[in-house]
Amino acid sequence: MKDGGQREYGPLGATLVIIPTYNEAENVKPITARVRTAVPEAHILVADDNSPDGTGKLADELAAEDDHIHVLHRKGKEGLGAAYLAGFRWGIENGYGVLVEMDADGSHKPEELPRLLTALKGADLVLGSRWVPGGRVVNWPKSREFISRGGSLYSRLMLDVPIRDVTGGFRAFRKETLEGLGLADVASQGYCFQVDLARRAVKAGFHVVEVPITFVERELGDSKMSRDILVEALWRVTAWGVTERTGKVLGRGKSR
Ligand SMILES: Nc1nc2c(ncn2[C@@H]2O[C@H](COP(=O)(O)OP(=O)(O)O)[C@@H](O)[C@H]2O)c(=O)[nH]1
Ligand SMILES: [Mg+2]
Repeated sequence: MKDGGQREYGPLGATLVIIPTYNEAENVKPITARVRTAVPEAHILVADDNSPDGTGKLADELAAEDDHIHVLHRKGKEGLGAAYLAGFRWGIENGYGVLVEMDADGSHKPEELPRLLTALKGADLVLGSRWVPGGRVVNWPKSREFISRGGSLYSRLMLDVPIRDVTGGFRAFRKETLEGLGLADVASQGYCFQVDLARRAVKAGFHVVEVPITFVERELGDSKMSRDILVEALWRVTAWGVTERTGKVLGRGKSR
């Protein structure tokens, strides 16, 4: 991480909160309402992967009543990463200066968004973090906490990124940061997508700040976390770490 203290940051542009959805019919209305109350000036983009439970249609109804709500309909379930990439593209094309990632299930509290946006005034990327002092998780079994903390620790050590919560999905990016990450070749999904973006931001020299959040496990609907998503994260992080280390060793060898 660069020392951001010395830098001047430009003013924050208009904010777009991107909410990816797959079968979130019970959650889409309450979550958009909470965002509208917490950050009235922000716009919302629901990025729906043609959810069989009709989430996309519900989002259309909300959008018809509120000009701050937009819907991006995607053909089918292509994963969280693909939905965010499409959402970022839509947001940048439509002139937003701040792009926020947020889950639909209430795990990321919209009421904490103003704190993330305030921190972004002096940063390139702000991560909502469960694993810094003041951060916490509500309603998680110990086993899930162990996996999440372990995943962050493994990624931190393997990739040499000084971030405590590297898999989290409550984040605020400046548009310029996203444009500097080389998103065209991002293929990762799920948690790995979040690790990938954080890793790219650190390597590109952006100032990344972690802000403590309270993460609340969902009450309605089902988690889409699967074994495949965990396995993907494990192999990709391992592969990146090994490639980087090998590159460093070879690079050093050549220069001497
Ligand atoms: N558009 C889209 N959204 C997804 C997909 N998979 C998960 N999501 C959404 O991503 C967010 C996080 O997923 P969730 O199932 O809560 O994962 P967990 O919090 O790790 O258990 C939720 O808003 C989901 O609806 C997908 O394939 N496409
Ligand atoms: Mg969730």
